[in-house]
Amino acid sequence: SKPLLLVLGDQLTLTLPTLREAPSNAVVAMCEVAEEARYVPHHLHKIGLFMAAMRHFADALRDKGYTVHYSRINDGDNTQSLIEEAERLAKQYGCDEIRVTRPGEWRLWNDMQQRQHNALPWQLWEDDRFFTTPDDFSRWAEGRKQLRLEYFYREQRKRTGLLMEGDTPSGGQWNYDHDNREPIDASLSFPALPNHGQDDVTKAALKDAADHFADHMGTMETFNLPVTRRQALVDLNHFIEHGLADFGRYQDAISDREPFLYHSRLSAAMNIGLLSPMEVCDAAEAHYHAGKAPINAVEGFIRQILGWREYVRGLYWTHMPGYKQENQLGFTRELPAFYWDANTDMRCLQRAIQMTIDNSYAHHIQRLMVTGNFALLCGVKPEALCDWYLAVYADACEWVELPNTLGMVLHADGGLMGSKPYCASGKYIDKMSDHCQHCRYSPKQMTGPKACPFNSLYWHFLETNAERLNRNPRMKLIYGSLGRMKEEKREAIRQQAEQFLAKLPTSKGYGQPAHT
Ligand code: FAD
Ligand code: DLZ
Ligand code: SF4
Repeated sequence: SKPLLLVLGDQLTLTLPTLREAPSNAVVAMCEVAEEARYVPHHLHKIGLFMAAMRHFADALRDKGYTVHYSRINDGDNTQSLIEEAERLAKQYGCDEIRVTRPGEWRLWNDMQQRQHNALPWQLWEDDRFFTTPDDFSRWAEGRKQLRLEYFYREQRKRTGLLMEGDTPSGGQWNYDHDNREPIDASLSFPALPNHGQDDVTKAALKDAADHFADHMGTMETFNLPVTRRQALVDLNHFIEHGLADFGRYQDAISDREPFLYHSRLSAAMNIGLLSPMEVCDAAEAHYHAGKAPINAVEGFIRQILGWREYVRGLYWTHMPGYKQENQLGFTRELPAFYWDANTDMRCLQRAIQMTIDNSYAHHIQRLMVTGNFALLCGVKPEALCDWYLAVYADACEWVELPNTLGMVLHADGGLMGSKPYCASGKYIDKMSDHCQHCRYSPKQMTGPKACPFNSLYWHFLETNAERLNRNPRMKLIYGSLGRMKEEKREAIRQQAEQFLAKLPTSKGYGQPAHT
């Protein structure tokens, strides 16, 4: 047999199962295709990242002696679709099967499964670049009434031995979250990210991406993502040395001027395979053992990767394709138009979206508590919001984006991702950030022309979704407050929110005219 090994854009790992066990006659195929860049209008940095990293990886494979066919975006015979390109190349090279490691999106996995009846079979191999497989997750989930990250995470700690002293967690606790909620402090200085040089391969890839997808969000002038394993290792070492020790304390803080704070910005490199989650966790643990970072920081960081990252992937694969259709709060609104151009006078949103346009990045609390929270309070429909998150972030692959957006942000999965919605008023944003002092609205006012829109939207959200949420034990306190509010005040808040929502310009998608 002679296999064609299709290596996808987020599979840039030399030890990928299909590569590890490649017979000597195998042909590796890597394909830049317009279909993958356009099925949602990805940010230019994201397309540039995939194209540059794929080209460098193809070179690395050739250096290792693999036979590689690389389809470039502007090749005349490129079919511009992953499935069709693989089948075309298999025929061209006389291959009798196509092997691929499990793709990062159900959409492609399903398309590949559907081709099984063809004369040219597709073989799907399990991806072992994670701590757990989807099967491990379903075995863990089986028979549990409720799925909760905390229990899944503890099991992974025990199984891997990460931050464990025998049977007990390092430092004596599993979770140090209560130490990790410090707001922004104006006197803090944050580590500057390493500046990655751009060689000819990178420059040409970024240019091709910019030329082909000129109408997409972003400009290449601010591109600074790692596109090779070497650059990714530079970022990893830099974070461990300069960011990790303060990662915990300021994990939830939001800054008006700084996009990265003490976050690692390693998600994109991990998601496309330039770094393994194991080596990232090992490096963080070693820094703790060397006495260079406190337990609350290292535990908090490792929980994001060993806990959340694995948990969302397990949820995704065990609940797709139904998961994507979920909309348990029945939301119908289109995305507000300013999500595409940051044209809003709400400072926190303006900054989070502008930083997204600049860097194809926003940190977790901006995604969850600013753009996410606002969409939740307005009732944006899951499909519209998910497409946006998938398009604008360089680290967005559906297996991780979808549970975070549909589940964690929109509570559309009825509580699989989180036991309550992460809804908050302007008070929360004011406490954790320094945005409000630069804003034309006041987080202290509920009604009137200067009132922060988050405030009335918050109560309006609770009121309109009471039927589904007021029996949730974790929402009892807040529904108690709503119940005690005078009807007159409730009516004023209701009107304030409804007037705001009626005027909110919505968009059908990037490049589509906004309409009110
Ligand atoms: P750090 O804060 O330094 O965290 C370290 C690592 O932990 C990250 O690199 C990431 O691999 C992992 N991690 C942290 N939080 C999560 C989480 N909630 N789920 C899974 N992994 C996590 N992350 C993505 O990688 N791709 C996405 O498409 C994505 N979409 C998101 C959409 C929404 C609405 C929300 C609320 C979160 C999303 N996240 C996504 C999770 C998280 O926001 C990003 O992983 C993080 O901001 C990446 O920046 P960082 O590398 O600096 O992370
Ligand atoms: C996101 C993306 C982009 C922009 N371009 C490509 C591409 O040209 N070729 C490719 O193989 N993958 C690309 N991807 C990633 C895919 O959309 C998809 O997420 C992964 O292939 C799933 O494993
Ligand atoms: Fe955001 Fe409201 Fe603060 Fe303005 S006042 S920055 S809209 S939270």
